[in-house]
Amino acid sequence: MADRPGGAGGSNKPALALHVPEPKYRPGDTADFSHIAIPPAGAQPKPDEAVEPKEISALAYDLIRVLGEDDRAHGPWDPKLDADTLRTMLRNMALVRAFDERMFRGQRQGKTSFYMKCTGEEATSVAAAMALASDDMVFPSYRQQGVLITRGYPLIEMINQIYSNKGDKLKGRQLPIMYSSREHSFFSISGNLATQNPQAVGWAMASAIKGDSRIAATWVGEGSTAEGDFHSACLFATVYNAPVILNVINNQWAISSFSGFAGSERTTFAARALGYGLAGLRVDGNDALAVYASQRWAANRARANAGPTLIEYFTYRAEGHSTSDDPSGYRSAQEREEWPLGDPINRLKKHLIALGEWDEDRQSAMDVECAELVKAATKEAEKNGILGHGMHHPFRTMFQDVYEELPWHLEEQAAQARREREIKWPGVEPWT
Ligand SMILES: Cc1ncc(C[n+]2csc(CCOP(=O)(O)OP(=O)(O)O)c2C)c(N)n1
Ligand SMILES: [Mg+2]
Repeated sequence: MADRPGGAGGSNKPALALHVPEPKYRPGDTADFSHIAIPPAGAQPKPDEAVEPKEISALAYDLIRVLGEDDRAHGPWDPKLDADTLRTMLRNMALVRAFDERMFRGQRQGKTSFYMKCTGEEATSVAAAMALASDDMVFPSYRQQGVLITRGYPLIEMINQIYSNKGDKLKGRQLPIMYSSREHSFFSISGNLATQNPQAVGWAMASAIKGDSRIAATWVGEGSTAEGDFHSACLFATVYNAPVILNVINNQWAISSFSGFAGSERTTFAARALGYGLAGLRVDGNDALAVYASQRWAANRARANAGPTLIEYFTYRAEGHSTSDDPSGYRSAQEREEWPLGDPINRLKKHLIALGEWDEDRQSAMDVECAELVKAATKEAEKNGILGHGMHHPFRTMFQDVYEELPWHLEEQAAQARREREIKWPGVEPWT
């Protein structure tokens, strides 16, 4: 037994041990983010879009920032947007927040079964969508309602889907908030985490094979980067130089699991790019200008056949994971207040004010206008029904649209469903 390793057998070698990640703060703890390195805005170099990934490996560990403590835009990543564009960006973000507020309340009132907010992360979808062409194909996760709103998808269609009512274009077949719109180049959201990553890369490859000019962009949560699909997507993207942008939204939480379980204690999410030979950027996700500039950089790079890019947007999930979650059970309530990168809407607002292009009164008026817009769309959607009020798509539609001809086993299931409904609700047309 002389070569037997390990301490437990009596040898003096140390016993092997695992490290199990543990978040720094739990409920009741005082949160302190002073260990997070936040470089000054404007200090990060902006390389040429055709750069070799290994030349910019430092940017995968840095934090690209534009908006400084003085509310001014700094450095080479400043996208130099005009005031009208900045105001549009601010309004899109405010509209997303107003929408989230109302839909969250709607769930609490029983109008829908489920909702997910993106509070604090609005810039990562709104500013990114504004940096893309409106017909670039997007493969989002479930927290990118900002992309759809930025692309002008009607709020009423979103609410119909959330209510699964008779106006729901997806006929109640998807979980609320899992939208889909071909007209808006918005791929159907899937609840199976990270599946959108290989789909985006595959779509981008097909776009290139066809000689098209449209690129693809996809978003995934930092927790979901632990999925194999994310890694397959990175490999295919780099091998074939696919015209794609892989956005990782590091909001630091995956429901109740902190980002350490996805690897954040060891390295940054942007640094995952390096092992694949992808360009990797790590960006302040609460800085709408940095989000816009980095997304535009990656889009230009993809469009020029210069290669795919992985971008980590460092942000913070300010609220619960979904309406089914209660974060006070697993994290310090103080985290949100202490989070050092602030709120994306507030930061852009203060920037516009510093430029002399905005003021608090206009902000308040805009907030009221957004809330009214959402309220009106909600009232309109409610005419098509809300959860449990019977105004949904006819029952039989459950068996339609997948097969041109229903296979025998589904015919049998449909007949059985019909019989059971006849027994349960005698006298009611069973297929309604
Ligand atoms: C393949 C798969 N595994 C697990 C789940 C359950 N699940 C839904 S959301 C979620 C957390 C995802 O966290 P993250 O990727 O960080 O995204 P975030 O919610 O923070 O935006 C989990 C584990 C799922 N939907 N699909
Ligand atoms: Mg997350």
